[in-house]
Amino acid sequence: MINLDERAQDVYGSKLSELSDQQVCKMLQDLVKEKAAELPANDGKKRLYYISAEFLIGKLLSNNLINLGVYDEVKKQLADAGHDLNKVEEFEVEPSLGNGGLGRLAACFLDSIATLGLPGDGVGLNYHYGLFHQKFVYKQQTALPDEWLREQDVLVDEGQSFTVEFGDFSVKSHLYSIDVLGYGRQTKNRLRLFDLESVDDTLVPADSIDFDKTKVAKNLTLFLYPDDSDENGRLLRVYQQYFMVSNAAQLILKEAVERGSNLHDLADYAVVQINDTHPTMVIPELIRLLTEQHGFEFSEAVSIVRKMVAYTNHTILAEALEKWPLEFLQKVAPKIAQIIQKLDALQKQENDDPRVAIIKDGVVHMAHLAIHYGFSVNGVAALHTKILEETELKPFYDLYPQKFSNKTNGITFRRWIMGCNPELTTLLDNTIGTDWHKTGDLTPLMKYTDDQAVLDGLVEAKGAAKKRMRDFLYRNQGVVVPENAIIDVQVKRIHEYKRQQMLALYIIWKYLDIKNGNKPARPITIVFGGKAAPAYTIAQDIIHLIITLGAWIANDPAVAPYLQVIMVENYNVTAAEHLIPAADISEQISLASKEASGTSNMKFMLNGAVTLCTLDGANVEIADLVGKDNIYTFGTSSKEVERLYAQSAYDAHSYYLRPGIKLLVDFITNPQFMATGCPDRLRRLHDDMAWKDWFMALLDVEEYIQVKERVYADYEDRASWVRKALVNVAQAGQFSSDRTIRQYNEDIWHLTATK
Ligand code: 26Q
Repeated sequence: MINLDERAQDVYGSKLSELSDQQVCKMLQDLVKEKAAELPANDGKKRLYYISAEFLIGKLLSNNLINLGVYDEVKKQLADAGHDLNKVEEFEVEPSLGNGGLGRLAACFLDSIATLGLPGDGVGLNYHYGLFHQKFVYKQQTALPDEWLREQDVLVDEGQSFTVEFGDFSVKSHLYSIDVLGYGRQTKNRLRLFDLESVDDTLVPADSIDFDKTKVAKNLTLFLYPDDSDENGRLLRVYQQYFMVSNAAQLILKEAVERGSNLHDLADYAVVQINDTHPTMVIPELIRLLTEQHGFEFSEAVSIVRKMVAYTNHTILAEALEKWPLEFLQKVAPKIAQIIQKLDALQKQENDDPRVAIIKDGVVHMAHLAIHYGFSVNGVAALHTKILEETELKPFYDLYPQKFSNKTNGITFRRWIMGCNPELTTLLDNTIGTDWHKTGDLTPLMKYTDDQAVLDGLVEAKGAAKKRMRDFLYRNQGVVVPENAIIDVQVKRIHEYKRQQMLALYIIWKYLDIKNGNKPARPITIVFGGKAAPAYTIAQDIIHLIITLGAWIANDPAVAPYLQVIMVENYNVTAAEHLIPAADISEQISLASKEASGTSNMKFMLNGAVTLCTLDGANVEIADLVGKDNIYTFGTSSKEVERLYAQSAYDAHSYYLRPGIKLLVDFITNPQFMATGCPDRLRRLHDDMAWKDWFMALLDVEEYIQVKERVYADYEDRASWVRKALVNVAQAGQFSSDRTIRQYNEDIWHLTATK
């Protein structure tokens, strides 16, 4: 049992009630660290190494308290002493080790792997400044270093170090880790984070993320995805990747030997899951270590590694599939380049189809390497896997159908409901019991679709979550959200294919409609959040349009009481935990066929938002589960979109010329509106939409507007809306990452769980 009063006396020599929230935070973090340190690691002959460039883990204190089973007790003791755990948590900094869906997925997976008692660690890099901290200046995104490391209290020094040899110099690494506790488990796993011994933080100025990209021996672990718009930036990414996987491979061999492997049987001791292609060089690196340091024949090393590495694909966008000039690899890691050339030659002997070549015209296709020399390839939602098999990776599927499988993504319920939505958690516990914490099964809730008390409870829980969101937004950016507003949310990285610009066009439409005297039944608050890659100009322009629109509307007294647009600054896991529980509407409006899965769609659903979506990624599976009365779908089908691309048959300008659409797009360059923003950005975005619109926002925008109007109208039928929300919660169990991880383990990893 925990006695926080006693601990406060021991640590600070004062009463719990007299401590500051900051002191309480530190005390609880130390308490969790101590408890975690006592737990043994999940053990077993075979271990999983989940290698990922990103782990978007979020704050850890509450999550760890939940997983240790002491959350309620701690919360109560704090409350009795006049502390609010939510306020205490504000003193915890959020680790900045990820960027988007792929990184958050890795974090959810670590939670589930530990919860299922499977021996498996995450392996990545300890970025000192993360991706970047987003700040809005003159209605535009500026990128500042995210100084999370300075205040952190979660890293444990493992005291291990490896040497990594690059082409013309070598560096030493240093291994840190973060304990990963499973829910209700007496064991743990770890997130292993490699840092650079010679790292030099002084390369980074206080107010920008520009730094000398050539000082590789000092800068390797400063930032995640350093700007790759010039050659030095691109080279640096390759250096980072090789640093990550060389350390990972050395760790894997060392630990396998410690557990009794003679390395000939390495595949019985270790399995490696690579999160997208960023860690693909682990394949040649393992081969290098086995041949160079352990005297293995090349052919034996290849056949061992071929049984060990499994690849997850997260994207269908051709431009996001990693390709590196062979020259880059020759400079960064010449031995690895040589091995890749050998692997390429071997592969070409087997099959000379140029579509599946690893090296083509002097360029290395990382996905091709991963598919030929890995044993498993998976997509992240049913539709995505189907598109990979039938279109994007078809020549590979024809060669190796047995390697392919689908693993629809999932989210951890510990963070995405138990942690972020206590009111809904309590309602569920009181209604269907607590088995769902472990099983994820929420379908027993389906019995309550006509139970007034439960439906009322759901409305109350949503109200409480909205209050938390309002407080958060007021505290962070001083905006006041009306109490009875409908909350409509799109949060994700800014990307043209995700079509934040289409929602912006809807906002313009709604603004003009209200100006014409059509007042909505209640205030509508539309919330965006997301970062744009610094070198991605159009994405920056989209952010600028959203902020400029928000300010324009807020300054128009005829419209402001009915319509509000908020761009949340520095969207991260903490922000998500405040926004998602409060949402009424979940915007999932990517161009069909482009979003591999999406995972915020699952989080919204679990928290009782109704989805407004295209039939893309996992939205398709959500639609199947909840049925057509409990979701709103629209838009051109993925088949038709694929046809339009294949035949170059989409003509943006002809859509632009439709009067209803032209009015909306031209609003962006209306002189009065432009005068409130940056004319260059707005003009560029306007012209891009009118002439190019590569992701076809104008194709779907008319139907989107119609459906959105129907959604808002339906919201006013409160009884039927709440029922829809309840069905969404009840069907969300399918998207527990525990389910996903069970499938990975049964089909790919074959690990034995600790009892
Ligand atoms: C590309 C080229 C060179 C270097 C890096 C990259 C790069 C970096 C980041 C490519 C992709 C990413 C991130 C991808 C990502 O987050 N994808 C999302 O993954 C989620 C989890 O599977 C899915 O739900 C989303 O649909 C998908 O967009």
